[in-house]
Amino acid sequence: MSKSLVLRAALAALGLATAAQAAETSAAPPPFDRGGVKVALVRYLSVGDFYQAYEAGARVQAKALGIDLRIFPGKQDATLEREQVEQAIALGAQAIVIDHGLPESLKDVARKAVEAGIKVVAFDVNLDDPRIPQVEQSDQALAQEALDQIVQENGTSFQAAYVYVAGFAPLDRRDAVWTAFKAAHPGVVEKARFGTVSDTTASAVADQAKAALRANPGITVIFAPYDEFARGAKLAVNELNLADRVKIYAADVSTADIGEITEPHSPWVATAATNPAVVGAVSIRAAALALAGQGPGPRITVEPVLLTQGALREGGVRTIADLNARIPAFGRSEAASASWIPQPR
Ligand code: SR1
Repeated sequence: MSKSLVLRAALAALGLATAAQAAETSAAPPPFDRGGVKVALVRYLSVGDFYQAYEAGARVQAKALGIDLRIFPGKQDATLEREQVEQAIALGAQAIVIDHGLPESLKDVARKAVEAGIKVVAFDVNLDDPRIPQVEQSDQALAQEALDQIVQENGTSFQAAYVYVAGFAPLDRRDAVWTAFKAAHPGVVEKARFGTVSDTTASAVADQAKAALRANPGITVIFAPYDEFARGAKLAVNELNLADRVKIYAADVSTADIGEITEPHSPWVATAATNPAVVGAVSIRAAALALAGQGPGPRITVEPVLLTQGALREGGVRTIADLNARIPAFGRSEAASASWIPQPR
């Protein structure tokens, strides 16, 4: 989906507070009573539906708060991201949201920002500093929901392929659940493990998955807990004509993903996901609370929902807006809320 389409969809899905709702919000505390608060969003990754929708949600929430949001796009480059945190400090950002990244290249610049009086919020990157609140999806629940569905559809004895790249906080948290799952179910045999995170993740994973499936014809389940991984796995399964034998269980959802899951004979049969636009909005609200001296707490989580192919097809779900309308807990989160913060709908 194009960036503008994602943005428009997120705007429509979230919507700004209505006039009536705005009237219900209480007066904003400093520095939001003056407007023009400068916040930077520094990113490691920008390519992919999750990241585009996250950014759209962050923009909507920032606009609702009158925040001057400066976005530093991620290029999968740890050195660049680090420089961008430095640039955000030099720019006079009052708060910085650091979205993903490699902790070792960020910890000291994040500390420098905090010590300069800047409020720092981390999304999906562990900066190991108690002064930096961490926004995350509940990755434990997200992985568990997908794995419970695997058991429901495949039992507890099967050969699996697992897509994983170490070093990314959400993937590491999901990996801990997969490791515990295998220990609890000795009949689950991980025959292949692979993965790539880059600006061409899906096509790289497709090549890796094809090689793994060719070498291990007994694989019937692929656990791919990131939608770009699932897209790659699906390309491989389809190219090898294995769609009636191999099922893919994933994380994340977008309108494009819903199409991939519900299309006829799709091997992608379930995904556990939050609405990334909601996670983007929550990240900005967490930064706003910190700036207002109303600390959002050390850990702010957004809960996922399980979306199965059967339920999406039966419900006629085609878009993220459909999901927002049908599953209120998907379209809205109360995390990092306050009476003075207009809640996007
Ligand atoms: C490379 S990390 C990929 C994950 O980041 C976000 O948490 C999304 O859920 C995605 O799966």
